Amino acid sequence: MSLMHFDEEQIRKVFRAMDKSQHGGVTAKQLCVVMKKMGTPTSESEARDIVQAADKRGTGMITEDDFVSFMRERAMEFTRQLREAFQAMDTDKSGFLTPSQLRSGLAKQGMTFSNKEFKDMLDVVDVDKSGGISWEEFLSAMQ
Ligand SMILES: [Ca+2]
Repeated sequence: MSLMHFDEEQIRKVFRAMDKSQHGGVTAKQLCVVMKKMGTPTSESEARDIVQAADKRGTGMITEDDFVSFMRERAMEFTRQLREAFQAMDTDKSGFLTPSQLRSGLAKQGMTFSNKEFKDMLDVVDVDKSGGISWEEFLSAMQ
């Protein structure tokens, strides 16, 4: 069971492909390309902030290991936020979201659906067709 969207091998592969000069680091500009390939597009100024935060040697580049820990933290933070959202929606603390809990929870986040849209979405999210949404189902739907 994967509790976070974090594939270290994939991250290292993409990073190495970008670090062609094998200097062990990429610049903010290259990082933008890496992030895009990882499915998490980042603006250049955000990439500069990431590099700056991780760049302990003052080279203006981010190393592979620094990048992996950055992505790991980001994935963990994302999972933590989802967990909080799930718990807030699970008002009776059953560990499952009923369709109405899910619907009103999403509405609070500003996501509203027509009856048909909601039913279609529920069909996809409720993988085991139990009629309730477990944390695992919720998590995989959000990734
Ligand atoms: Ca279910």
